[in-house]
Amino acid sequence: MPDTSSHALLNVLQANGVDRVFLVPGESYLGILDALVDFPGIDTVICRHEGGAGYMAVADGRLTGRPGVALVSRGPGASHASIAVHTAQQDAVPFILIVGQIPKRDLRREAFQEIDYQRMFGGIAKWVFEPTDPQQLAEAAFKAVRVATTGTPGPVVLVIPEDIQQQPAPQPAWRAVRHAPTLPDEATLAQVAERLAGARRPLVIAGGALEIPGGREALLAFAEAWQLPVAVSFRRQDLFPADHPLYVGDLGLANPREQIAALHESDFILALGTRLGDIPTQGYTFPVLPRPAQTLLHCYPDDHAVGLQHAADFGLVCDPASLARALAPRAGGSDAAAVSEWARRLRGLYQDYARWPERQPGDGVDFAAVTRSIAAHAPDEAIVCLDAGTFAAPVYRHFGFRAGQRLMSPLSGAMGYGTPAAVASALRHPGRKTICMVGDGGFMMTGNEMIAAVERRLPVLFVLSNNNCYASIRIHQEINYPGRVSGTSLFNPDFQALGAAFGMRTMLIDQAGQIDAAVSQALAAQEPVLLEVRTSLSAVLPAAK
Ligand SMILES: Cc1ncc(C[n+]2csc(CCOP(=O)(O)OP(=O)(O)O)c2C)c(N)n1
Repeated sequence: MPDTSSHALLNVLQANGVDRVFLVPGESYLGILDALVDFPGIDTVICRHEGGAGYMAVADGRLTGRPGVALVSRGPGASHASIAVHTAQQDAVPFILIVGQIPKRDLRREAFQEIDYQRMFGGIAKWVFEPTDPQQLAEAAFKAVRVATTGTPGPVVLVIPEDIQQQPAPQPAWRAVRHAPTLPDEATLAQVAERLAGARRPLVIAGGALEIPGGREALLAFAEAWQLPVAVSFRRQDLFPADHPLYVGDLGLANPREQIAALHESDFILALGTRLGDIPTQGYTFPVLPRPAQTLLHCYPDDHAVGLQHAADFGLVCDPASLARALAPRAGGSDAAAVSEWARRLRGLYQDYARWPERQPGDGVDFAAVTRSIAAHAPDEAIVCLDAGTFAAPVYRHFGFRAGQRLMSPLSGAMGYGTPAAVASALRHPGRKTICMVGDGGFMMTGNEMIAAVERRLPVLFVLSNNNCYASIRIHQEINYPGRVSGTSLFNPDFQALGAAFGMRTMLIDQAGQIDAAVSQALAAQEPVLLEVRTSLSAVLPAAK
C-alpha cells in the first residue's frame, strides 16, 4: 500500500473501527478519495447531498458508538453538511466531518470557496482542526476519534488542504483505547444507597449516556432491584421497555400538567446519563433551578454537564451504567409499600396519557391509527427512524417501545434526518427491519438517500405522511394567529410516481380500512417500500383536539 498522508489518516480511522464513510466527492479532497481505493475494508457510500451524507454518518455513529464519518468538499459541501454537525452536537453523537480545503498557500486569502471553519463551526463542534503539514494527518485522525467519543460525544471537523493529502508519511495505526469506566468512591456509593433507601417517592430520569452496550440492561436491573419508577429523557423512549410496570413515560414536549405536577412530588431524583437539558426539564422548571426541591443525583460522564444548571446533592462524573450496576446489589431497607404505591400512581398517569386516540377525521387518514398498526406489527428488533414533524407525535406518545426495538430520532428536531438515518441504520443492521417515518415536508428536504436502499436492496419501509402541509408549524400558527395561514401549505409531486422512479415498490393508504393489511404487507417485504399515507390535517389541528 502507498504511504501517503491520506493513507496515514485512513489507517488511523480504520484502526479505530471506521469501516464505512459517507461522501459527496469534491476536487478539494481528491487525494483522500484516491487513498480510499486502497481501503476495501472501508465501505464508501456515495451520496447526493452533503446534508444527507452527514445525517447518515451521524446515525451510523449513534448506532455503533464509533465516530460516523462524512467526507465533503470545501465551501458549498461543508455548508450543506453543517446540519449534521449541529445534529451531532445536540444529540451527543460521535461524528467526524472531513472537509477538503483550498491549498495551504492560499489560506485566509478569501480564495474561491474558502471558509474559515474554525469560525464557522467553532460554536458547535467539539474540535475544529486545520493541519498544514502532511505529517499531522495521522495524529489529527487519532485525536479526532478521541475527542468525538469521550466526555459528551459530539462532532469534530477536520479540514485538510488539498496540497497536504498526498505526501509520503509514516503509517501508524494508533488505536484510541476506551477510558476505563469510573465510579464514585465506596463512601459516596454507601451514602447514595442510604439516601435512596430512605426515599418514599424516588424517580429515575434516564438519558442518552445509557445508550451504550449493556446500558439498558444495567438500568433495568437497577430499577427492578430497587423498584424504582423510570422516566426517560426527551426522545429516549427505547431506553426502557414501555410494557414494564416501572416505566412511567418520557419527559418531552407535551406532558400533561397532572403528570408533571405528580413528578414534582418526588423526593429523590436520580438523573442517570442525561444532560438535564431544556426539554426534559420542561424548560428548566423540573427539577427547579438552581436548587431542586428534592434530593438530586446527577450522573453523566462529562464534568461540564454535571450540575451545569442544577445544584446536585450528588454530582457524579461517571458512567451511569456502571453506577447502576454498583447500586443494584445495595437495594434494601426502602419502604416498599410507599415506593410501589408511588410507582403505580406514576404508571397510571403514563397509561392514561399513552392511550391511543380514537378519531375518524373526514379529510384523510388519522396518522395515529397508522402508527398504532405499525407498533402492533413491528418486529422486536425493529429500528424506527423518525424525521421531525407532527406525524411523529403518536410515536413518542403511544408507540410503546419494547425491549430490543430502537428509536432513532433527532434530539435537535432537524427535518430531513429520517430518510438518511433509516438507510444508514439498514446498512449497519441489514437483518433488522428499519422503519422510516417522515412527513411530506421533511421527506423532500432529503430523500435522495433512498436510492442507496434500492441499489443495495435494503428492506427499509419508508412511511410517508402526506398532509400537504408543514403541519407542525400550521398548528403553532392556528394557536397564535388563528385562521391566518401563511407559508405552511404544500403542493406536492406524485409520490407514487416518485417512488416508482426510484425503482421502489410503492403502496398507498387513503382510507382507514386499508391500514392493517397495508402495514403488515409493507413490513413483510424484503425490499425497500415507499408507503404513502394520505394523512388527515384536521386530526392534528387544535380545533379538532
Ligand atoms: C431543517 C429544519 N427546518 C425547519 C424546521 C421547522 N419545522 C419543524 S416541523 C416543520 C414542519 C414539518 O412538516 P412535515 O415534514 O410535512 O411533517 P408534519 O408536521 O406535517 O407532520 C418545520 C418546518 C425544522 N425543524 N428543521
